[in-house]
Amino acid sequence: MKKVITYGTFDLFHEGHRRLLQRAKKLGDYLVVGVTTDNYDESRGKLNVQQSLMERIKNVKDSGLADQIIIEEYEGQKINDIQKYNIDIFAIGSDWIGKFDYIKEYCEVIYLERTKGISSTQLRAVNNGMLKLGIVGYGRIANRFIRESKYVSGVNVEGVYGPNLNSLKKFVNKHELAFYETNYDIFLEQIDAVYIASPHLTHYEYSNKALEKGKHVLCEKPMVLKMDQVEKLYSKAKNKGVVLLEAIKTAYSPGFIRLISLAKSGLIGDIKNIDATFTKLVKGDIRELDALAAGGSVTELASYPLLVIVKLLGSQFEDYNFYSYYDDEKNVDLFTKINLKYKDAIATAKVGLGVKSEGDLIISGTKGYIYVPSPWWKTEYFEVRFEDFSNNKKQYHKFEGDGLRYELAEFVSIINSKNLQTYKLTSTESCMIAKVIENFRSGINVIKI
Ligand code: C2G
Repeated sequence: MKKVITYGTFDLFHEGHRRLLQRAKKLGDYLVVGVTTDNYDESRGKLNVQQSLMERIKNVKDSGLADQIIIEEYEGQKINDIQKYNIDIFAIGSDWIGKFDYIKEYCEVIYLERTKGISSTQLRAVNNGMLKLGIVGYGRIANRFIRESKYVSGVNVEGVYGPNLNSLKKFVNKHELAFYETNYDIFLEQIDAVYIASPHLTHYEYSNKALEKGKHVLCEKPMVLKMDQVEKLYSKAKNKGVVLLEAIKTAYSPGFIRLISLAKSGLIGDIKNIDATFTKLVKGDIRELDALAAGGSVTELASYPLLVIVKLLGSQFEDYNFYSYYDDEKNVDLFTKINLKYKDAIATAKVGLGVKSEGDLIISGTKGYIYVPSPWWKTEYFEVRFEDFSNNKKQYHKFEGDGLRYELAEFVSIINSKNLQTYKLTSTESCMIAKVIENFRSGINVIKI
């Protein structure tokens, strides 16, 4: 008897799951299905699982395709199961290609092509809860986003929109998506929500049109470069009853959320100063250094330090200035120090594409300070430090993968909750970030060095 094993979360059981089990079963005579526990999913960084383990086991049982159902509880269990149940074939979806090659030492490994476009309208009622997402753009961040989306339950990336047919075809093949489209209106008709990962200057138009058509929008940062445009987009989202969210990944990550609430708790006293730095050296003819594509350190990177500043000190700063080192030929800033003065506190954000510095964050209060080492925007570890260092505290929170899964998980979760907004990044906070970027771009209080 040929025995096959496969594993999965099987949350909101859909056509992709059913087809996978069907084909896995056909590979042999007896199919063992491992269903992941909530704990294991958490430890492997899977977010937003909506059904309980019991419900998910029932999903698999009701498919009638499993001869035996087991529970997957820990990293490395697959090797033990394969030996324990005398398994001949390990089968899994092609989204995991290469990941399970280590199992070849124990049995045959077969990657089955994943099902594209699982949540067609026809299946919608059955799949209750699966969000159809489309991506605008096929650059580096879009590639990373798709990889991360596999770790978020309840959403499927269906298709991609962009101007270049060849790039679209490549992207769709690489990521096994259901469709590509060069017509934005037709693209929007096929999805519930859109992730905008195109160049900065295109964000407003794409977001605006998607909202107009009643689609939820997750837009890469900086969402737009003018405050009145952010306001217009949020007001449109509100009128249409859909979600608009700025994709600043840090805002949604567990470590950063804990950092903010701890800093606000009074543990370090009143916050008087914030120093946040983010630099990334880049070279060549790239978008980041192209003035016509709104490149430069502030537009590329300032969203992150401004995020922590607005979260802790609010959006009502009283005064500001910018010290900036420019590449005069390219007309882009290679390093900028943003100084903000509030009624009771001051803050500095340093960003650089042509100057390297330590990417850390210090939040200084009247009783102590919080130190977050580089890269603080992927908040994993931080220390609360006092004059008497025996009172110091250390905290660690895992930051999974590229962190893009956190913004996507929040996006899906607020769509499902019908709440349509989140305290993790509010419209007022997004507006403040845009306002600072806008002031810089219009040259107000910019002192060049
Ligand atoms: N799948 C598919 N087509 C889809 C979606 C999922 O073929 N459109 C497959 C996946 O590749 C996987 C199975 O269905 O083989 C279960 O998918 P999930 O429930 O998302 O579980 P997953 O996170 O892939 O768990 O130990 C767990 C495993 O590593 C995989």
